[in-house]
Formats: sequence, structure tokens, C-alpha cells
Amino acid sequence: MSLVFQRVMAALCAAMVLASPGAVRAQAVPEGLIVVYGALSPTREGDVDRREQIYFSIPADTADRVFVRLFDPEIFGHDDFTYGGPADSETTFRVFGGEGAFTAADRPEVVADRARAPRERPAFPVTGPGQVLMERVYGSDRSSDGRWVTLGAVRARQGEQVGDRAHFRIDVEGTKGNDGNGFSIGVSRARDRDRAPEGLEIFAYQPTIRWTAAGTATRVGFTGTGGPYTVQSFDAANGDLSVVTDYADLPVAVSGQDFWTVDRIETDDTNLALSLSGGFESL
Ligand SMILES: [Ca+2]
Ligand SMILES: [Ca+2]
Repeated sequence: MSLVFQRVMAALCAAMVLASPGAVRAQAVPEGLIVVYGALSPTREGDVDRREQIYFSIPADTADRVFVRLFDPEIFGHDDFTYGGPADSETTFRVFGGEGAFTAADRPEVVADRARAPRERPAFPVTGPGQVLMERVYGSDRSSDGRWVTLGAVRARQGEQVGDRAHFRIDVEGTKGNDGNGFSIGVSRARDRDRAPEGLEIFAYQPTIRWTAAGTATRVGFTGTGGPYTVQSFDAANGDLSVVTDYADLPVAVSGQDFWTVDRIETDDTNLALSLSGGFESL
């Protein structure tokens, strides 16, 4: 079986909801939804910064610890894109809490239409802002291939306190190699099962997402405060990109390989999703 996966880096003016129980829209988040490429990969693979930043928050009065879980964190077999063998690749996962972990973290930059990606290699490791609560490096060990594993546990008081919420940031770096690491992130009350804590929110501002070129479109929800919305996409490889509202699918101009495309969507709806489908890889 060969599935063609596409990747796109999409930035919106609102946070994209990657998984959030009882949130804007009931949707299954596919496993291996997110992808990070190794530092030595070319940006035409669709990953400008070879880094993913994923945020989660829980109510500050959450008494029990919560577990950070990873799906397929290694680079081997299922869900990964390898070039000449994955043995040289490593991905580093760090969970940040404390002051600045959320509020001082990078937000997506506004890019010009048809802008290219910077050519310099990413500057690793990223050690801030905030305090590193846990860190783990995954290589090509097959024991986590196609499976959920537990990275560790945090308590609400370790997060950055903003109002009545405790915020955390998960930084994922493609530390070594040129392979693509598909993975997903979950937060659970249980160590070995998916039991979302009450009030959990997981989101990212600029995820690199993959989707299958054939079959059902992949939808990623995002919350908004009313349009217009600016959608920046990178390397969507001529796929079909649209913003789905309650009433209509609004097509978005889609990026070609290795450059940014910027489009504006006019809608007053706030209950939205980005839909990704089709396309081809023109390597
Ligand atoms: Ca993986
Ligand atoms: Ca794998």
C-alpha cells in the first residue's frame, strides 16, 4: 500500500485547534497529523523552521497531574518519511512551563506573498522561553513505531499561570538528519490511555500538517474572533485548501512548492476549520 502524504505549513491569525474535547467542532484528529523535518532537510519538504511548537492549557485548579503522550515520536516505519534510511535522524521533544512558556513564545511572522524560506539552518537547541520540565530525544528505535508512548507528567502549578489557566509549550526540534517525523501529541489524565482532562485545550499557531492526497479531506479546526482572516501557507504542493464555515467552503489560494502564499478570507463566522486535500508532490 502506498499512500501519498502532503505537507503544508499553515499559519493563521488565530490559533489552530489540534485537539480539544468539546471544543468548536467534533472531529477526529488523525494520528501522525504533525510532521517535523530534520535540520538537514531542504525546505521544499514543507517545513520552514524544522521545529514545531504546540501549546496546551488546563484549568489552573486541576488537582491531578496530567500526562503528555506522544504518538510515533521516532523516525521509523509507520507515519515517517525517510530518505536513505532513518538511522541518522533525531527529534527532540521538550515540555516548557513557568513564566513566558506561552506568553513570550514565538508567534508566526507575517510573510509576503511568494516569499521563500530562509536558507540558513535552524539554530538548535531552543532552550526558552520558560523552563524545561522534561526533555527526550527519539531516534529510529522501532519500539514506539505506530504507538502512543508517555513522555511524562506535569502538574498545573508548573505551567505558566495566565488568569485561571495553566499553560505549557511543547517544542519539537528536528535535531539531526534529513528525514520527516510524523507524530501526534495528546494530554491525558491516565498514563496509558487517552482520557482528556476537563477543560483541556491543545493548539498551535503554525503547525506543519500532512494529509493524504487521496480520500477524505483532513480538517483542522481553528477559533477566530471574526474575519477577515489571513491564511499563510507554505509548500502546499498544489493541494486544495479551503476554510470551512458553517455554511460554505471558502477556497484559499494555495502555495506551490517551497514558497509562501498569502490569502485573505472574508467571513464573520468564528466556528471554522481549515480543510486540506488533493495535490501532488513535484519533486
Ligand atoms: Ca514518527
Ligand atoms: Ca514511525
